[in-house]
Amino acid sequence: MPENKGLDMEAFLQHPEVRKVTKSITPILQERLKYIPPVCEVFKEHFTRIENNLSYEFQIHPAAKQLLPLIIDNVVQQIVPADSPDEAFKKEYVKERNIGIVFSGGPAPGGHNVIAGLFDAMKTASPSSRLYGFILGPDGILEDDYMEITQRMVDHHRNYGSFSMIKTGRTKIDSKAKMALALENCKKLNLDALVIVGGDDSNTNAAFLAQEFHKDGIQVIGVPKTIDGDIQVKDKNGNVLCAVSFGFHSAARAFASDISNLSNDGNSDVKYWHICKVMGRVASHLGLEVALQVHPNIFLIGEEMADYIDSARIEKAKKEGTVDYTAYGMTLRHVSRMICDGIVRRAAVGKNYGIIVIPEGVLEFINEIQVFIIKLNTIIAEYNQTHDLDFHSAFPTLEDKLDYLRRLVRLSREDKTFSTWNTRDDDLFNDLPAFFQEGLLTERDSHGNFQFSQVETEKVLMGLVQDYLKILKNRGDYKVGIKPDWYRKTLAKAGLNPDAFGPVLFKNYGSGAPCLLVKSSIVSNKTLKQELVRGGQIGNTEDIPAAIQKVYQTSVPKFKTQNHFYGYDGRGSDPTWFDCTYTYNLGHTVFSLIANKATGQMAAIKNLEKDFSQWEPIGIPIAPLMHLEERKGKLELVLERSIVDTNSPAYNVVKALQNEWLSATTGPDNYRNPGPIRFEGKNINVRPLTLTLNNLGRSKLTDS
Ligand code: FBP
Repeated sequence: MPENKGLDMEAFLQHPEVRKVTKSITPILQERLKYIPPVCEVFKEHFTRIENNLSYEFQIHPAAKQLLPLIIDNVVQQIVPADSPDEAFKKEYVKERNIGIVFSGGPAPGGHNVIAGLFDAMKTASPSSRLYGFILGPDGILEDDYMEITQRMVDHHRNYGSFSMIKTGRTKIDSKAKMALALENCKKLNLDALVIVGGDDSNTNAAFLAQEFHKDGIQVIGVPKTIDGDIQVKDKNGNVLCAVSFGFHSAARAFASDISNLSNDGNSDVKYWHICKVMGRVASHLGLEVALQVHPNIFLIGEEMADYIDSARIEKAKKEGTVDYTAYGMTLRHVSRMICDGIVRRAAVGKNYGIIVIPEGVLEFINEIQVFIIKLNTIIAEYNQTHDLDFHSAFPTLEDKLDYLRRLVRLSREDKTFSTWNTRDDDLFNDLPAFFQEGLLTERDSHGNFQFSQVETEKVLMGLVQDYLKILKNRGDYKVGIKPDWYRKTLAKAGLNPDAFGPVLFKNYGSGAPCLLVKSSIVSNKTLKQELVRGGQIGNTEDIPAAIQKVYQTSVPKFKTQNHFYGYDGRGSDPTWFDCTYTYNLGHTVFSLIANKATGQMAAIKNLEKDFSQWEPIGIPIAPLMHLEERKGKLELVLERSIVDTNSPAYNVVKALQNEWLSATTGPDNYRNPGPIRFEGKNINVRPLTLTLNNLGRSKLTDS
């Protein structure tokens, strides 16, 4: 009988208690919407000005000098109080302005607070100023699609995750025609300034737009956004100007919260290895932060693989009088062996379960894969430049694409000057599983970047791991360790003498080891029986006793995995207190830079790695940070992305604790549970652990 028989649903839905539990705005969200993050001391002033700080120097690329002449001489600007400003300054500061803002690239928690900070600062200076949000990213600028951001809209999005207010997109304003159209539309709106909230590519775009809009007096300011954490700015002497982009902390904490829940499940049910791929594109910053947050049993950091040198191979080659180039950098096989080593060590102490964290971009650091990515990038870009139909439309299926590659092989045979794709490349590529070939051939994004999130990195690696574990199992080198007490109890219950069977079954019986390991020679029922007969424990025609069978079966590892991808969920998470405060102050910084006529600068907060009281709002010149990089098959001037520094304290702490976190002992695991992102409560003023450790490491170095 249905429960709601006779229930007047319309009336029921109107009941205050029902309305309370069914409405979309939860009490937690209400708290978030009400909260106004603290601002840096300087923003409590009525007027701020900018002070050039010439102590920071940059290695300027000649191409940047040539292509961005109007903003290349920009310097670091500090936002300071404007003490006793004159009337002209005040008038300029509070003048009515039209400011446009756009989100560019993937969402990152905190974006709405950039808008809120800018809106609040702008309206405080002059209530009649207007803030326009371009819809769906840079497309909104090109298509003249915008909305005026109102107080109500801002109040409905304060401290709230996502970019839902004005949405985002990945279009790049990268041609003369698009630049002209963007300028025309900004002029139509009578904009004084355009604010681009984005990652490295979007800030690159901001620099070019600043150069282009200069003559028309439209200022362009960038804001460092990306969960990947790869916008980190130092000057040429290593002084940190921007420790991390916004959104990184929240995404890492969101991933960590989920992964630590998995470790709770994993070490209760003890049957799965959870393979956790985390976003972050090329750099492993998110992987490193997540590792520090959750203490996984095994983790990979892409950057260390590129630096790897196999000394044994080098020695061997030296003795043979040859050079082994494969000794430099890690191979896929080597990485899979490292993972197997951890799995086998844990199994030996009875732990046939665990957590593995794999950054999504790890393959970029594996030599053989990097070569494929670069070559295929070039092939696709060259094809797109010379044909009307783009590569992916021309070759829709994997077979079509492979066929095209084979045509290139033929070309390389006929024309010796063509070396982009040869027989060796094709043979190696054909050894890869089809899903991985497909992944490597996926469409590049609008900036020409390889889309790591579309590749099943974990499947590639874990496929090799499965294969090697099978070999180890057949060799008898992969066994689940048996607790001696359990062994004794099991045999005693069956009326068997543990001390008689022990030396026959185990290679370390009587050694006092915390776990007993079945002999390598025992890999099947047949070999088990052979050992028992040889050891005189049963006769040739006797069956294996059930208790012995049980002990043996317990020692046979079943490698069961669950794959997880942490990415889009973390990008959409609500911001941590750190990101709420960081972004709200970034919004204020943007306004200060605009009110002080800056352009071609990226708003930033210095000292993020320190206590909030030490945060300093600054403007960082974008042009001097740029260098040449290969994009879409040609060299382009772009903002340099930072990757994990393998000399950094945070990286070295993780490496030093790697063995502890593997927990290949019979003791408890060392998992860490950072808990969910809480908005209120104690310890809200926390920052990324990587920032904390790097800061502590740096100050320790300067102390000693
Ligand atoms: P941004 O660099 O634009 O912030 O985006 C980062 C990111 O989240 C990466 O971590 C991920 O590889 C990629 O975006 C996914 O892109 P898409 O949204 O196109 O799937």
